[in-house]
Amino acid sequence: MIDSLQSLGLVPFFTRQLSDTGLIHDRLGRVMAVQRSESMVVTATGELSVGLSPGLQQADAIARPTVGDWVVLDEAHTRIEQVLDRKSLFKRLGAGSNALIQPIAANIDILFIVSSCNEEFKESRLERYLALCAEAGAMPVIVLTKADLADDADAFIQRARWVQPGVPVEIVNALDAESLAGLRAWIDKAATVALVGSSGVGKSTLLNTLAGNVLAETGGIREQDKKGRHTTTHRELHVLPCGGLLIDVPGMRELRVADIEDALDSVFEDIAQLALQCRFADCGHQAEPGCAVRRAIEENRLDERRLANYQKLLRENAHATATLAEKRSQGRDFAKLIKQVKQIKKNKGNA
Ligand SMILES: Nc1nc2c(ncn2[C@@H]2O[C@H](COP(=O)(O)OP(=O)(O)O)[C@@H](O)[C@H]2O)c(=O)[nH]1
Ligand SMILES: [Mg+2]
Ligand SMILES: [Zn+2]
Repeated sequence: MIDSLQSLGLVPFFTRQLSDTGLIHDRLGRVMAVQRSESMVVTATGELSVGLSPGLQQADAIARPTVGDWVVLDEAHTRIEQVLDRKSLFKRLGAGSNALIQPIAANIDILFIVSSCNEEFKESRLERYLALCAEAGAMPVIVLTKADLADDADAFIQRARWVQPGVPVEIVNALDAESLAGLRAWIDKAATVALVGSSGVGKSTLLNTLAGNVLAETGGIREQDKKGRHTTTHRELHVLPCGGLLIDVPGMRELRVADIEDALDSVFEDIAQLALQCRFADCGHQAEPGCAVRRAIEENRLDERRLANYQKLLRENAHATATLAEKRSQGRDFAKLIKQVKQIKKNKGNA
C-alpha cells in the first residue's frame, strides 16, 4: 500500500509530519487536481473527490490545497483536514491590480522551463522563470523544443546555457519520443516535474509524448478562446508509465513576480557580486563613477539586456511586494474594525 504512495512521490519529509503513522494507510493522499472547491485526492486505497474542512475554507489561497499537495483527510474521507508542509511551492501573483499570491503547484522537484527554438525564445523570459523557480525551491532544467524546425539549433543551446551557467539545458523534438531520452533521465522514479512556459511552446505535446498517450489537447485550441484569451487553468498531476509525475501548467500570460528578492539575487548573482565592487553602496549602475557593473558591460563581460531585465524585475518585485504588504495591513485593519463593531453590538445587547 505504501509502495503505491511512494510511486506518487511520498518521502519521509511528509510522513515525519504525521501525528500518527496509521494515517498513511487510508487518510494520507496526494492532490492530483483541484476544481473549484473539489479536490481529486489519491490515497493508498483509491481515488476520491473531497471538499475542504471549514478551517481550510476560510484560509488564505496560499494555505489551501493545490495540485501536488500531500494532505490528510477526515475519518469519513469527505474533506481535507490538513495540508502538510510543502517541500517546494511554485506560485505567482494573480492577474489584476488587486491580486494576491496564488499557488500553482506544490512539492515540485524539478521545473522544466520550456521554450522553443524560434522567435519565442527570450533570455529575459527564461530569467523570470528561473527566479520563480529559485523562489519555489525547485531545480530548473531549460527545455528547448522544436529543434527539428530550427536552422541552427546549437545557437539556441548556447544562448540558453549563457543565461545561467550550471542550469541543465535539454533540446528536443517534443513529437519524437526518442529525442526525449535526456528528459526522461531527469524524471527518475517518483520525481514530480512541472512544465512551464508560454502557450504554444509544446508543453502538452511533451506530456503526451512522455506518457505515450494523449492526456492533454495540443495546439493551444483548448487553452484559448476565439479572442486568444486563456480559458482553462486546469492543472493535473499525471502519473507517467515510466514512473515519475508530470504537471502541465497551461501558458500563463501574466507570470508576475512578488516577494522574490532573494531569488532574483540568486539568479542574477553575477550582477549582485559586481555591484558589491561599485564605489557607492547605492549605485544605480547608470553613470556613477567607479561603477563595476558598467565597467563589466563596457568590457563585454555582461550584457546590457541582462542588467536591464534584472532592474526591471527588481522594480516589478518591489512594487508588487509593497502593494501586497499594504493589502495585508488593510486586511488586518478591516478585521480589527469588524471585531470592534461586534464588541459594541454585544455591549449594547448587555446594557
Ligand atoms: N515540429 C515540432 N512541433 C512541435 C514541437 N513541440 C510542439 N510542437 C507543436 O506546436 C504546437 C503547440 O504545442 P502544444 O503542446 O499545444 O503547446 P503548449 O501550449 O505549450 O501546450 C502543436 O501543434 C505541436 O504539435 C516540436 O518539438 N517540434
Ligand atoms: Mg498546452
Ligand atoms: Zn554600479
